[in-house]
Amino acid sequence: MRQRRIPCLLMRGGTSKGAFFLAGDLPADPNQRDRVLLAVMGSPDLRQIDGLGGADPLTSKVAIVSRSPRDDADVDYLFAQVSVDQPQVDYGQNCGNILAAVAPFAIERGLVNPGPTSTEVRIFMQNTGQIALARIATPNGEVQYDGDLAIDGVPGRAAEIVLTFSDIAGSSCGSLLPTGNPQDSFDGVAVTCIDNGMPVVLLRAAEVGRSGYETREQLDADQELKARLESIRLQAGPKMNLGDVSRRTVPKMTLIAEARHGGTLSSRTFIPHRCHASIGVLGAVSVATACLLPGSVTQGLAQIGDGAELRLSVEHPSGEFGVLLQRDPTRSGAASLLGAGLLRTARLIFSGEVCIPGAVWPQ
Ligand code: NQM
Repeated sequence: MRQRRIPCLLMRGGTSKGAFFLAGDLPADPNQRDRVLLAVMGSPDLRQIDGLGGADPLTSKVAIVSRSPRDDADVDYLFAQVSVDQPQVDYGQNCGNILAAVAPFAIERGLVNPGPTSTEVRIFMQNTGQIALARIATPNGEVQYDGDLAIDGVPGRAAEIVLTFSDIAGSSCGSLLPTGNPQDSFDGVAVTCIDNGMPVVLLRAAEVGRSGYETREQLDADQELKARLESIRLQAGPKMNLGDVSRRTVPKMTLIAEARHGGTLSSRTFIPHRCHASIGVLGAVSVATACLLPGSVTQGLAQIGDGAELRLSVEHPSGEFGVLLQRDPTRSGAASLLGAGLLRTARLIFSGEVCIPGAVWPQ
């Protein structure tokens, strides 16, 4: 049977990489689509030797994009996390890194008309149902990829992409503090369960006998820690309105410690079973947001300033992630939050057709 060819762009978005498709180029039937995406990435296989995936959850990602029927959005973006070693495709989480490449993709594929110098694209994030705004440079009506911005976790520099969010509190869990408390306890460990764009459980590394400054490799090899984190995660999930999370990729688990490089605090995030090489975009927004909340486990650890616009620096295994939080200084806690913003870069790496075995999706 002949292989099937599907138009595809391979793009880096922030510190992640994924295959980008127009929704119309993939099967309409969700089960058929999942089989196709598994074949595209070469999953399940630890090495993903028979596909585009890079044998890491951060490079086993897919964006499915289409023109939006909504008045408040230009494009719809559906994110799919393709498991590396399981025959699973998960739509139960969003991804802010892959989001960074959605506006460039939309222009490359003619879904959005570029402006003469820059273009703002309103993106409806289908996984969680909120809008993100992306502003990218489009001199002479073309996406500019080269530029001066360095982001930790990616070599070199590239053109900046400004992402802003205004309505992401409770994106998946219904409210910013889904358990109703700034602090809970599972297995005797104090945690903060929060969702400002990504469901995250924060805990102090010291509470589980770790420094919080370990490398990604050390943490990935630490089976005892992983088992403790998973036990906490499985209990926190239902309390965060996420139901049984044993087969879900949320909530993420973030160990926190005092900042060591002048930032707000230090982080190590499990997504949820492997340690992130840096930190997710919306994960970082949620962690930064916890720093503003009285009674959260960040209290006494995080250094934050005053004012209506705060830049919080979340340190991570490969550097730091800057999150801008707008707040109403006359209010406190969750009610004070107005919006979040951050800078990313993205790059088109490959444009062509991905070939999958004909038997997976017969012509
Ligand atoms: O939190 C990895 C990534 C992510 C998600 C993950 C992300 C986000 O770095 O918005 O970007 O948490 O699974 O791509």
